[in-house]
Amino acid sequence: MSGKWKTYKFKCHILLFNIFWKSARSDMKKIIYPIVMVFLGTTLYAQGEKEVGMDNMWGAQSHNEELSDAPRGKLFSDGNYAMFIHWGLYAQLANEWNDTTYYGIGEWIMHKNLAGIPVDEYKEIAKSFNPVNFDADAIVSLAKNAGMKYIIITSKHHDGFAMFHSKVSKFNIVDATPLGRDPMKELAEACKKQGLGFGFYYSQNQDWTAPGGAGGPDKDANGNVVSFEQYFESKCLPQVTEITTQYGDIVLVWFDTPGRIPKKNVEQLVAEVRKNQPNALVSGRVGHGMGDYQTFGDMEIPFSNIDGMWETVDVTNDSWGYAWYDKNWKSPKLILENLISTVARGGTYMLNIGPKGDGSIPEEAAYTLTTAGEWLKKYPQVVYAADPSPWDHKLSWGDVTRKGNKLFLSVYDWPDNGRLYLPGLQTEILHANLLGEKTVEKLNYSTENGWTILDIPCENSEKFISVIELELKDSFKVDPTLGLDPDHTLELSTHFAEAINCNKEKKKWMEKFGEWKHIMQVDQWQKDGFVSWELDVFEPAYYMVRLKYAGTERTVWKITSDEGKFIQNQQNASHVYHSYDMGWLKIDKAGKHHIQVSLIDGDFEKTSLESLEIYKIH
Ligand code: H79
Repeated sequence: MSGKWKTYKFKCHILLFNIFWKSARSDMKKIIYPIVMVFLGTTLYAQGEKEVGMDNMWGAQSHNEELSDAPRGKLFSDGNYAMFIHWGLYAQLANEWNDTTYYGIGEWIMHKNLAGIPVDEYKEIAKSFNPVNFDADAIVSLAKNAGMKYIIITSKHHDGFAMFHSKVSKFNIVDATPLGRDPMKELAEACKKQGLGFGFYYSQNQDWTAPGGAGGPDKDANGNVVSFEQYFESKCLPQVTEITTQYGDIVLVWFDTPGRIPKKNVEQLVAEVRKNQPNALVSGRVGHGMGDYQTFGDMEIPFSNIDGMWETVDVTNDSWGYAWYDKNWKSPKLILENLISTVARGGTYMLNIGPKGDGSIPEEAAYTLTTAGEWLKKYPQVVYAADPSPWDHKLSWGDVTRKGNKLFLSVYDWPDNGRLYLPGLQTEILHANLLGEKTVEKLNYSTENGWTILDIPCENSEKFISVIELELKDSFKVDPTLGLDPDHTLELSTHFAEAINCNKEKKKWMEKFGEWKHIMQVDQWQKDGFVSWELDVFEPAYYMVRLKYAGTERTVWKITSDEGKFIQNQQNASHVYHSYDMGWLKIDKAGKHHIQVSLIDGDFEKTSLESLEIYKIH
């Protein structure tokens, strides 16, 4: 996006906001102000104004291919599903401060873009923080029933409050609250007892209450200026020593938002973890590319398989830390889909819960995790120690994981006409079985035009996701071309397209809960520019083509098949990505085709094409 465009959009938002603000009633303002501020903040990020800043926050990502063989690399290969816990003083506020509710991530409530709570007032909250309902055994049992293999909990978030007994800062749960216990000790012991791994999140750069921490006060209580180095030496490093020496063996230290932390400090942190916990992983967000693995943008599952060790972190609802209003829970089915697709791309999935201020777990979080866990108990082979999909990407109806010569087809979207179409499998099948809890149903299958057609029951055997196991005669051979079957919509991201005389790039923006959204998109169209996808069509037919794009004015698109048929049509455009039906495209022959999209008229610079969706007209 050009600088001029960014400035223009931002000015528009400010202008609209001012007009609205002058006409709003004062009681309304109290409620609406925080929402609008987060929205403006989000818009700024979306427009890229502060992208560099936030990128600096995450720091260079790490990628270490050899690690999978080291003992600490086993964590990801064997147990690729974990529980993340965000719990701190902020849970007590639950995103409400002075009778005002703030809509955003709960652990950020103190920040000036949300409630802007002064340091002294925030510290006072500790006096009434008494999480008597914290039950370490119950949390570990929940993680276990959910099918998770280890737990990572916030030992200190950006607010600087230590949820463990720290000798270097009195601002900790044992010394500053009425609770007077160290819940991290209890959790570490419960994990050990129940056979789960245990590890800590630690925010190493930001500390909003400690003098010298990033985002914190510049001066101490005596008015002396405190440097980051002083903060690092007096609080950060000693606390990392504490969490890596006082809680037995830990599996991972999950550092976050390195920002501008100097390289030598990161070296010290990594050395400290290595010294005290040689088998613990260090997260990719430690900074300066010095972590053991890569963490994708929060809640991001990549389009194609990725080698090496990496993880996706996700949230059971929207906010990491507990927020009283946040009821946007992910269903058990969605959790399973995210988990399976992350494993199918080669990654590890860590899913967050936010306990309440009294230490208890929100009921709905327990429900959705346990229910997903019941499914996992029936089909553990689909996920644990499973290898990624030979297809390299999601399929139209679900995803595939693998162990040896066995493929597990997880069908998210079960067709009701008795046939499931699998494109591109070139190895002979020995057995095809529909798996059930205690039963296995043998399936008939046939091949046609390089596709495997499985005869399946019309009704889904399983409430959430049915699993078909294919045992192959030999190691798999697969043509990964994107397959268009007669029963499902195929969504073709521009990630999979070749872009000629136009600009293909990743766009990212930050949503109100602080999560990055990433898409691939194409803009800056030249007159002869086009994008082109290769796809394998099972059946000649009429197909509806939809385009998803954002733009500034009406657009005229041309969609052409390599058989010479085309659609040319005008549609509107809006500044948010939206799907528009473009028309029917006739495909005369089954098999491989190229479909091209070009912009005929409209804003050639800024019209941004995200994807093409195509489905058969019945
Ligand atoms: O611990 C979780 C988040 O608190 C942390 N990483 C995950 C694992 C994180 N640190 N920084 N961010 C996420 C980016 C957050 C940015 C935002 Fe905001 C906070 C967007 C909305 C609230 C500040 C305030 C920027 C816009 C409004």
